[in-house]
Amino acid sequence: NKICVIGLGYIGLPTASTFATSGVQVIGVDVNPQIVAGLKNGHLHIVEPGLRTLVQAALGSGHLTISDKPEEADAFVIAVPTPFFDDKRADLDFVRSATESILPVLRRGNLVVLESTSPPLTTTNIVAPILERSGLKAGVDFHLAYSPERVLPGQILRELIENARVIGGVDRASSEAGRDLYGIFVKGEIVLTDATTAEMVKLMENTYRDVNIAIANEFSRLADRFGVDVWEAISIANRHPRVRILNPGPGVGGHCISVDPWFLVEAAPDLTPLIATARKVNDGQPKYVVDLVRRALGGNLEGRRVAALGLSYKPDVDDLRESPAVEVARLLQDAGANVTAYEPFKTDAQIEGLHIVPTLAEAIAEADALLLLVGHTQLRDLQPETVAQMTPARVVVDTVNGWPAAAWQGLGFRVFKIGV
Ligand code: SAJ
Repeated sequence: NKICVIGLGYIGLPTASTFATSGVQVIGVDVNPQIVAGLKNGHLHIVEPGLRTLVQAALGSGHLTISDKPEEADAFVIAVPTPFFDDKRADLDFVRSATESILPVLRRGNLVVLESTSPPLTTTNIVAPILERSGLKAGVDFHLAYSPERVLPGQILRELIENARVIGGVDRASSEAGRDLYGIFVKGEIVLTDATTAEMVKLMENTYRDVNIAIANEFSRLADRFGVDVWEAISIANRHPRVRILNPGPGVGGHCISVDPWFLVEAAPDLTPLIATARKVNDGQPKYVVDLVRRALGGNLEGRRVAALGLSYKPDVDDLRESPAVEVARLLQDAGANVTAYEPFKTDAQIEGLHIVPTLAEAIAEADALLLLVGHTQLRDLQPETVAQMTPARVVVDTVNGWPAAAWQGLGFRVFKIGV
């Protein structure tokens, strides 16, 4: 059994390594020469708890080799990104080119699995026709399936193995071939369905979450207007046995939840007013945060010094993609504020137009306001007494309900939270 995993990012690299440490021969392929060269020398380009050890074990065992192009194998797993264009349409160029790269080595009896999040019908209408240029037919001469990754960044290694796995074949035999493949390491339930259902499942899960976060964000604005503490209101509402409101925050980021709902909107704009509106509500949250900071600083941001604490898209990860925190920092800057940003998980981060410093001390040394943008454990755990001595700021703006307001107030800070 030999598997070729195409795309060595947040999903492909853990997947390739997990197959390898399960004893399967794996070729990990990436088109980025820096990633290939780095991995060959044991350098990882992404941070995920436990991943370094896993990749090193996989490489050390001799079961994982890294290459810049696919080789003949029994199964091919495509795990490349599906970004979107400025107009929110899915960019399937990586899916197409990864699929094309398999063409020269595709053989009768092979299994090809697409894992990349994709609009409905991508497997049957885009991937299958490309592969059939080989002269082989999907579902007849080779197996083809869609199996979405559903792992949570920060817990990828555990969820990869423990989560239920959906496998949607273009025919029954393809689904079963997929089950045999993922059965190598998946301990969760393996559910078989067809390819388009599996594509929909993935998009529905992330859209469900996006819409639910949007309502929490809308509640935060309502609470703000009516003088209610949204955090208290949510915690009380959630004692109802059938209510489970999510947390408001500075917005929804990452490469999944803030992107995937658009794939449904693009595929059927006439049917998706709710989904599109939820996206807009969440995308509007950074502006709400900027307005809050402006209020906190007395109505004018011009020249005011704001320490933006946390830049990643969610707590305890280093991923800055589609991060609402970055968006807030940018908008503040555009509004004339003087932003100094600090991201503990990526102290060397560089973002055009943003002043990012490598330490908390530098970030807050000359601040007028401390703006908590991400609930990283190490930021939540900061002692107000210690921080108060490191900064002239006496204003705190907390967008994630991460800090105990009373403790800060006791030290002379004025505390502003979203939804309060
Ligand atoms: N967020 C809130 N309030 C909440 C929960 C999250 O504002 O109550 C924000 C986060 O701060 C972040 C964004 O939403 O900016 C998304 O974070 P997340 O932790 O909800 O999800 P992701 O994007 O890290 O991972 C999601 C997961 N999907 C679901 O939970 C349905 C994961 O299982 C998927 O594998 C992943 O998307 C993916 O790759 O699609």
